[in-house]
Amino acid sequence: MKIQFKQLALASGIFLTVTTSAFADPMLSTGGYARQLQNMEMMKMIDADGNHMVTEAESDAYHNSVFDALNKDGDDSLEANEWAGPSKNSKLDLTTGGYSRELRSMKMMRLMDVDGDHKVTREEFLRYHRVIFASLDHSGDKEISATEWSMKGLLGK
Ligand SMILES: [Ca+2]
Ligand SMILES: [Ca+2]
Ligand SMILES: [Ca+2]
Repeated sequence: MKIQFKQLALASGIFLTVTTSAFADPMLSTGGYARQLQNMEMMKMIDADGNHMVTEAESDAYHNSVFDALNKDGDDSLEANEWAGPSKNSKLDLTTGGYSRELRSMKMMRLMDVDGDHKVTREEFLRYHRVIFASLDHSGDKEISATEWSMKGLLGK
């Protein structure tokens, strides 16, 4: 299932393909991650202009900030020690506590580490979240409404 995501990620840019395949992929994310992400509190944090719609630009900007917050040594990738932090429960200010906890699991790190080098580059991190975005964008208009945001079953169980 990880291989499916890798193929999707390598073929990124073809969002139609990504969306279609993502629906069929039960392991796009962990269930805990999906639950925490699809929380309205998280949507509000990502919806920078507060218009109750999340655009891809808002999603990219948000995930760039999360990457920066995790990337303590300022290079271009997240290593396992940066991913998990000093304590797995150490909360990121940008996210809810529940989201931070689920994101910083090694399982989620492995899902995003497409080339398997035990580091998640900024590109891998953003590419992963674009696949998530495409999966949540049920209507395909490049914006995610609150209804789409909380729709169950799009990111796996
Ligand atoms: Ca918005
Ligand atoms: Ca780093
Ligand atoms: Ca990698």
